[in-house]
Amino acid sequence: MSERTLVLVKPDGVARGLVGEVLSRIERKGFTLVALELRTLDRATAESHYGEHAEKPFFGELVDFITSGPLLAAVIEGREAISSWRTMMGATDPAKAAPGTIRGDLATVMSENVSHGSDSPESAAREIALFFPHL
Ligand code: RTP
Ligand code: MG
Repeated sequence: MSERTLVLVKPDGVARGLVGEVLSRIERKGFTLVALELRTLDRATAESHYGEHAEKPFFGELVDFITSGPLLAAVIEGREAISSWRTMMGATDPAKAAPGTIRGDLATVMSENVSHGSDSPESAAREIALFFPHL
């Protein structure tokens, strides 16, 4: 089933010049780019985006990091895009992410793992509406 999902190239990925690498993987896979924007999140938007983690001990650091500089936000579309993009990113911890995945190939630490992808249809709908309310 064709789906849309929210992709972020997080501030570490933008700062390291990995935007082209991530977009290239999306395009080579065959997903369609529906929306694309470089922006720096304010804290309220970041806290809303990661609201599911509000009670976690790492929440403050996560919001500090995701607001620390410009990120690339994108909506991509294609068959099973939500789970497929999560597979392409690899495990949350880059040390456990398989080679060939974004995190497996391009990152070493959990807190700076280059990319985000929505984790369910409900998350995708919520996150797309947060970043791109016109869609
Ligand atoms: P994301 O939401 O950023 O795509 O990452 P994810 O689904 O793979 O992982 P999630 O559980 O949603 O966690 C969001 C981000 O928080 C950081 N994290 N740190 N110290 C820890 O135990 C811990 N757990 C998660 C990671 O940077 C993760 O991407
Ligand atoms: Mg997540």
